[in-house]
Amino acid sequence: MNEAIIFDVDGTLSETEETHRRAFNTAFRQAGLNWHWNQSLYHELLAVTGGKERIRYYIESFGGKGAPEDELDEFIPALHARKTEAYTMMVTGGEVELRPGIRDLISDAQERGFRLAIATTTTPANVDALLSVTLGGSSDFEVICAGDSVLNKKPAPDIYELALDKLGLPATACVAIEDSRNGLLSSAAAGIATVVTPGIYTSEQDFKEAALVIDDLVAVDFRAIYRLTSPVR
Ligand code: XBP
Ligand code: MG
Repeated sequence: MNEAIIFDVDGTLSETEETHRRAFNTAFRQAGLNWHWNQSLYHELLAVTGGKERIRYYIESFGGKGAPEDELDEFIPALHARKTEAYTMMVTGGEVELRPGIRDLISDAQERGFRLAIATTTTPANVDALLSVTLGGSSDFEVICAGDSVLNKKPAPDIYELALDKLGLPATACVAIEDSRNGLLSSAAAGIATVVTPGIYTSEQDFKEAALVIDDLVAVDFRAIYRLTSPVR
């Protein structure tokens, strides 16, 4: 079998955004900043993918009192590194788990010979922590494309194009699993048929470009997903 399923991470493999949000707030406190991202503000900030980009968007949109205006290029990555440290500790501490149905989909797809990959905006250390806590490591995934491995993050297609390149497959041989409009736009722009499983922060978004929208992965016949890939001729 030379077809693949490419998984997004945050909101898809696992409902992680509440843990991300708390990790951002922990980093802000540790840095002595009086910033606090509550759920409604975070919902708005999630329009921007990538934690460093999200922090910059927050500073530009809401003032970011306490950030050194002329040293943001150093300040933001350092603050984001603190956030990643806090997030990976929370994940390693068992705060997140796979979304219902994901483990069964991974096993069933592997039994049918599908190759598995990851295309995510999140930081590689976050992926490692999640996969080691939930799946005992990353060996289920032949290709993992994450974070700053591409310049243009989702909704740009770059991360999915990188995954296709590393898999050595055409888009038609793959199906993407996503949770957000940003992710769907990214995979669709790479020409990949996409299944959306909406999450807590994305359920109201528009998924008209999706090949399939599945609210509950547990109740679905996975063959509806597999039928979206075509064998490489
Ligand atoms: C979701 C994102 C990430 C996370 C935060 O990634 O946009 O930025 O919100 O992680 P995806 P970082 O849905 O593509 O998995 O702070 O490490 O970016
Ligand atoms: Mg996502």
